[in-house]
Amino acid sequence: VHSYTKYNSWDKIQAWISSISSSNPDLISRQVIGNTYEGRPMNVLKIGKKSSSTKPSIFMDCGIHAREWISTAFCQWFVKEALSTYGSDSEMTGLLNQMDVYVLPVFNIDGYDFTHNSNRMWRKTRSRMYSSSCIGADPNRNWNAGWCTTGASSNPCSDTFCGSSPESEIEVKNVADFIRRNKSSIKAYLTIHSYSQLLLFPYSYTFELAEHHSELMTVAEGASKALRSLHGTQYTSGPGAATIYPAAGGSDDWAYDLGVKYSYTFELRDTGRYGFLLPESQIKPTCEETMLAVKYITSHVQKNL
Ligand code: 0X9
Ligand code: ZN
Ligand code: ZN
Repeated sequence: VHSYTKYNSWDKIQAWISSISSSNPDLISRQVIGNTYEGRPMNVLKIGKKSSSTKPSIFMDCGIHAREWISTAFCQWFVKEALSTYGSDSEMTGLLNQMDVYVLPVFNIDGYDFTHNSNRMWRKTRSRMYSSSCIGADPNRNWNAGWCTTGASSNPCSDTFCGSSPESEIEVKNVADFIRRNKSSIKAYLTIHSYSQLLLFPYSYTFELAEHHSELMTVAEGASKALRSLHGTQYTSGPGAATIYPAAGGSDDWAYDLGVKYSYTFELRDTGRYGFLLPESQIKPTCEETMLAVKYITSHVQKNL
């Protein structure tokens, strides 16, 4: 059975997507944006008060990297919190009245399923190529943003393989198409990873500062401070290249260069004690504190519409 404080399998998440959308028709609608390499449907949940006109929106994905289970747990937690606090929490109510939040609960479903059934430390997609017996590409090196120029590998056996071309991975193509299609409404792009406790923003493919560097930094520091206020968890903010490492082909840089100014990558708990194997006992505190950072960012976005 599905639980917000456990790491749910894909089958459980899929059933949860169906039931939560059908039980909340006034706040959630869902759409399939395409299938994964292995044929699983990629559902995007649109959360917000229904409106006759197109609302400005925020796009958030979890589980780009298969083994980062706390990330996938966060998207589920966010949906639950949005539904249960709409109408009582003024910030959430204001957000969902004025904006829609698109949530992709699991980006790399094939990889996520593989981490549950075969190899817990799998990171990449599960696509095959004629030219290699190695499987998968890194879905955060496959975007058309300085593609494969730095911090990525052209070796299909590497964990950071950039793929045979930008958007060669169908999951990346599906999401990129969705964001391009909804480009005029999408004001922020949030992508949830683990681990390291970082709040990153463009660029990662270059050390050059983004045009909106100072605003992005100010918002990131405010969000980190809000996060820390709950359980004292310390986050570091900054542009990806200088804060974690230079790495091209990431979704955050791609979204930013497309024109989505508020583009952030979260690296959730911890700093390495458990790493990707974060115990289930930390799901609740991690998601609670992360909600504060996400809400800080969404408030800033709303104020600047
Ligand atoms: O390397 C990544 O893709 C992310 N770190 S992780 O440990 N979750 O793999 C960081 C992504 C930062 N942004 C870009 N490199 N564009
Ligand atoms: Zn990751
Ligand atoms: Zn708590």
